[in-house]
Amino acid sequence: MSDDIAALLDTVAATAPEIRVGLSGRRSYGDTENPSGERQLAADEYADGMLETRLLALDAVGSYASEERESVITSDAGGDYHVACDPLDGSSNLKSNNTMGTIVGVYDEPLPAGGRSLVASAFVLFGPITTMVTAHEGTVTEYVIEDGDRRVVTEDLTVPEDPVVYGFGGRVPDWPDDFADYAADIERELKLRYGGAMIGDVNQVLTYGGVFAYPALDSAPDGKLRLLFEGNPIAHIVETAGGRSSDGSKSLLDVPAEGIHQRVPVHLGNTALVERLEAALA
Ligand code: AHM
Ligand code: MG
Repeated sequence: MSDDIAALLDTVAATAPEIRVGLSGRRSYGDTENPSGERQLAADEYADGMLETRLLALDAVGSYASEERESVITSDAGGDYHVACDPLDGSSNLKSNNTMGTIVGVYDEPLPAGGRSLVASAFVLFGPITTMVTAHEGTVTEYVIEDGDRRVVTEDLTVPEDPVVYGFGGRVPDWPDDFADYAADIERELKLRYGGAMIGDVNQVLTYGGVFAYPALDSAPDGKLRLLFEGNPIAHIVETAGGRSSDGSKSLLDVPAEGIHQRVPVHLGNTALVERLEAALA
């Protein structure tokens, strides 16, 4: 791992627990909306500001973009890497005190960039303990974060072969018929685990095997999740762990990036389950 990428991931590992500590007083909604038209919590803006400051302070970071701000912020000093963050994925779970966390994608091209430009991806999960999962140089690693340091707990993490869990977002009447048919099959085979924070649900897939989706909806043909901040980094992690991702017909990593806040249908998990999904939607 290059020193620059190690420093960047260390910064995420050090910043996320500070964000976590600041959450309790920031559970209320303000008057603002993010560029996707979602109401922002005080915590969303706080986490975004903290990551912007810490990441842009690194020489290697040339620009910072996030789900919570309209445009890309560039560093005066330049830098080879362009970081896209979902500062608090699943932040609506703050109200009910459920899982959430931070997603980071490190691209080597200016944003918007496609998933093949990712050189590292990571998420930090605020569960009963704070863990971090990274994908870099063909390997997925799970860490526990304690006292601002990351300690490896699983080297070379791979998606378990026999799938156990599934979690699908959106309301059932809003699912297109072909996805609903696929879901009906999956429901007969696997156990439902849906928590409302993509990284929490994807971490269950990484732990037990299975499939996560926030599909295209009749009311929202591009789904809910955003390609640069959510779809790409998580696809990079799942594919590096031996699984698959899909927008319905191809890997999320092959979806052309056209805008910073572009949405994309997301399907991820064991290869066979994602291939079945693609066949169902074809
Ligand atoms: P957020 O990044 O603003 O929190 O929104 C994304 C989240 C995902 O983590 C999760 O999969 C989805 O929204 C849950 O949406 P819903 O409440 O419709 O189930
Ligand atoms: Mg999110």
